[in-house]
Amino acid sequence: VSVTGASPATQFAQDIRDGLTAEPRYLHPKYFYDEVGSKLFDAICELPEYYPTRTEAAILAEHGDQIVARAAASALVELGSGSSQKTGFLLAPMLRHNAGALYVPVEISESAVSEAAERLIDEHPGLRVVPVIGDFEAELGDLPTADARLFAFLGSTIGNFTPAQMHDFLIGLGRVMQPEDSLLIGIDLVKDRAELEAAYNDSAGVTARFNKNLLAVVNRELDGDFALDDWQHVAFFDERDCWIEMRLRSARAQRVELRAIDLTIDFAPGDEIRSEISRKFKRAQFGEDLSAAGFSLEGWFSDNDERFALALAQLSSS
Ligand code: AVJ
Repeated sequence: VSVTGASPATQFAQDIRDGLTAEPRYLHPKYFYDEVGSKLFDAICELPEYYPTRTEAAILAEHGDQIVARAAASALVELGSGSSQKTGFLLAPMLRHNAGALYVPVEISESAVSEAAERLIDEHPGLRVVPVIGDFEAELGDLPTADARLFAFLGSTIGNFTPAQMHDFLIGLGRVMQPEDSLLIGIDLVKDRAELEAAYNDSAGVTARFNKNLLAVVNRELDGDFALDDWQHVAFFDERDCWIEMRLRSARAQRVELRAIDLTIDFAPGDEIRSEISRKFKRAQFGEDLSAAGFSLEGWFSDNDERFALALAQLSSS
């Protein structure tokens, strides 16, 4: 089904219906981030077990200068910029090279963008901000131009895509990028299973609350009656697919009704709904994935323990 042009509400309803009637059942991880979910994710980033955010920030702090110099960029286009916490590490060097640098946050949450823009303009005098409000998968058609732009997709958000979805996403990006543009992608790396699984099964239970909040989002938006206490948080490393998979597991036999879309689902004890995949990457494979989508890997910036990496890519000259 083509859903292009559907209103966000209709799109949400369609996505939830599709996912909950699929076999196996799933919910799209982009719907985690309502106000409560965004706060819970911020709390996840502070957890001792959840290394990705602070590791990526440290890499940016150390190599941001070099990344910006390599990209020779006068504009930063950030996909899914959220609260733009790490963006300063790229904006500061960019402004040193080009006093009139441009920042283009592409973000679905208007409130997050306006708060971030205000703070960044304050911290970086001279910065011009041109926000694009919308889903970064849909809103790439009409971006501001510049001599050379650095597209940034941070936080290992790309890990939420299946390999096929990631390929399509990169192809789409390639279509809107110019030969002078660069692409910076934050990716979480394969590591010890125990360390990976701990990051998604924190001892304070914040990730469990984050996971279950997805059911609260569905309840609110579609007049549903998911009983959050009757669902368990599950997260494990799937070695074959090389991703962390999160699921919600029904603790008992239960019937759930989503009245707004007239959908009734019966769950048996142990039935599961996949709520997220979070892929873990290796350098060689990621380079191949980039090549297959028309990019070449030009730079690789990592921490000493190789927990996380920032891959810098350009369009392959054809
Ligand atoms: C924001 C998608 C990168 O996959 O690690 C954190 C989301 N899920 N804990 C990730 C998440 C559970 C996060 N990303």
